[in-house]
Amino acid sequence: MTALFYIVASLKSNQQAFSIEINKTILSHQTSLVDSSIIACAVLCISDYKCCSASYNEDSKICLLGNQCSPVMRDSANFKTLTKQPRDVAYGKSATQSSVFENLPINIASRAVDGDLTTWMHTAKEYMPFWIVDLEKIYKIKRIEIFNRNKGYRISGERLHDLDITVGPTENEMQLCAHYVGPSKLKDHLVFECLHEDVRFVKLMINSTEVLNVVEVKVYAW
Ligand SMILES: [Ca+2]
Repeated sequence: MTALFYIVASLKSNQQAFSIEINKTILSHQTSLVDSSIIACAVLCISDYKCCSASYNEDSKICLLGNQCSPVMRDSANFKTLTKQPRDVAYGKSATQSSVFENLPINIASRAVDGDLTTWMHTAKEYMPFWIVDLEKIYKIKRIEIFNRNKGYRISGERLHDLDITVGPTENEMQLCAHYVGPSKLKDHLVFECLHEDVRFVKLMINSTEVLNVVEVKVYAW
């Protein structure tokens, strides 16, 4: 039976949705232990960033934790398998940028992670302008979505080009995740598949003298 519904478990404020498959268990796991309930098993998986799937047996109370986000499964009565669903982990996190256009509060870095598509971050025109978000802990990320500037002159949508998106566990260990040649257009919604483990920082930087000005950045992670 395929996933028909979701559960949401939380560890402190860390809400995490899982898909559930009934009478299935994962083929490989890294951890096996006995736990009181399927929710407790889910919370264990949330607390381990490498865990992406968990199988729980209602009879034996065995909880299996696995690292695969698209796990191979086999039929097994009384087991339920939970698989983490990616979610935006950039929302509300701490962000900085190379400069703030006219030093106005309406242009600051946090406006790109406020969940509001009517607000933007906006640097001055400068060489290699950048924006960086600190996800505050290590995640296994899946994709990055950028919502470009969505109002104004046509040319202001075309500022987004020659963009490097880099990711890493520290600001000194960044790797290229995607390069966007562009130019973009007003209202563009750009999606970059970017499978990387050990990511705490995500950086956008334009490789020329330009303005960096986008309304929102979402980082989907497990
Ligand atoms: Ca915004």
